Amino acid sequence: MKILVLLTLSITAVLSGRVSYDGYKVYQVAPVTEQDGEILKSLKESGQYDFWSNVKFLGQKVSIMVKPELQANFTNILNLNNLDYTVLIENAENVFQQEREKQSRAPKVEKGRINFTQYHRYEAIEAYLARLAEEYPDKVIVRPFGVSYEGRIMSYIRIGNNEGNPTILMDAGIHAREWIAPAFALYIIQQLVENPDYAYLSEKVNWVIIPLLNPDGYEYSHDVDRMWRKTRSAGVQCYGVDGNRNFGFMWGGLGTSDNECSEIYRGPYAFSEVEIAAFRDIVYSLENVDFYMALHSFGNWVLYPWGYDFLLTDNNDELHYLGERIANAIAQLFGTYYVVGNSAFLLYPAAGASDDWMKAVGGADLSYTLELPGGGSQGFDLPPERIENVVIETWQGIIAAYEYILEIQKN
Ligand code: 0X9
Ligand code: ZN
Repeated sequence: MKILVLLTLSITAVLSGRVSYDGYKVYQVAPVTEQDGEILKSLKESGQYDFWSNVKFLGQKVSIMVKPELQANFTNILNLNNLDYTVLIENAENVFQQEREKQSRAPKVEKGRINFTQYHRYEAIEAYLARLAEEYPDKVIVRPFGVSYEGRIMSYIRIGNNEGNPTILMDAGIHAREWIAPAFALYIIQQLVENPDYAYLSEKVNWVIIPLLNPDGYEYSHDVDRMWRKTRSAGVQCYGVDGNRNFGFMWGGLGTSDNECSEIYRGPYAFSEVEIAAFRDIVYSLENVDFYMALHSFGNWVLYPWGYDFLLTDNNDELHYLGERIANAIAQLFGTYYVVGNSAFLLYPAAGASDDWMKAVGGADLSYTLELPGGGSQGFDLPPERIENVVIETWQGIIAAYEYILEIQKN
């Protein structure tokens, strides 16, 4: 029976052209000694294993997805080196399959409407923005700002239009598989536009929000490969560029790759990706950006520049102070704990990312990357039933940022 189920699943995957993670296991390992840390780092560097989290601190659990043919080798290396492990997910495909079933069972939503009990597709996101533009013409402007590699129109929304007000800029979905990020961007938009209790937030601040910066990758992660991260531009051997390595500040530095098949491929040149070049042009069109936040997942981090190397910025204290205010505001609601810090020291150095470019070139002194919480399987697949709590609690962090922006205007 089990074989029949597996066979049916594999055939369905092949027929639908979907990438299957059948038999892939996710292991969890917590390095105890320096030597354990070194072994995990060398496994990561081999490029054969899919590390879902970073090897950073001793004692911190690391999740690693391993394909069937490498599992014996992988567990042998761990056993030989006395590294304890647990199997977090027996079969990654089953988890993704359950997620797909939940998504397909989700009640259909009227065109132009959204909710936070499911992940919405590109068309639904665009339709939502279009409805807001129609229903709230005095309050919002929705503009197409470019066309993706595969031809999808990309739109941003501007809420509040008082010249001279400070501007808050946010984007989500540069990394395709991080579905909670666009969901959160939509929640922010909904609260600002449709919740009268928060109408005051756009009286003294202008908000520019791009809910889906990599629509091709996002759709691909829904239809074909749940773990897709990059854009979908065609290379010679492989598809896609990591949008968050494609910005033109310190492009090509640490934590990037020139191998087009790598997950952190920086692209052939800075701003090679139409989506990233279009983002750059929005920023150039704005008078000023006072606060920038890139929405990602996962890990519960509030990160700030520099991220291209182990270096602090000249306003590190302020970045840290506001980061803590954001994290504390989020924790107030359900106790979700974020770690705040410099992104190279805390996570890893990665050059050519949006936060560094916004600080160095885009003029945003206050520039952040927010890594939202991970899923039930400790990954990018935060179950839809958890979306609501995550967006509600994280919204408190955005209000905290808004309050600080107003405070510094007065001084
Ligand atoms: O690696 C990234 O692009 C971000 N993490 S993620 O897991 N969402 O891919 C972190 C980027 C932090 N910022 C810089 N390194 N500049
Ligand atoms: Zn990301």
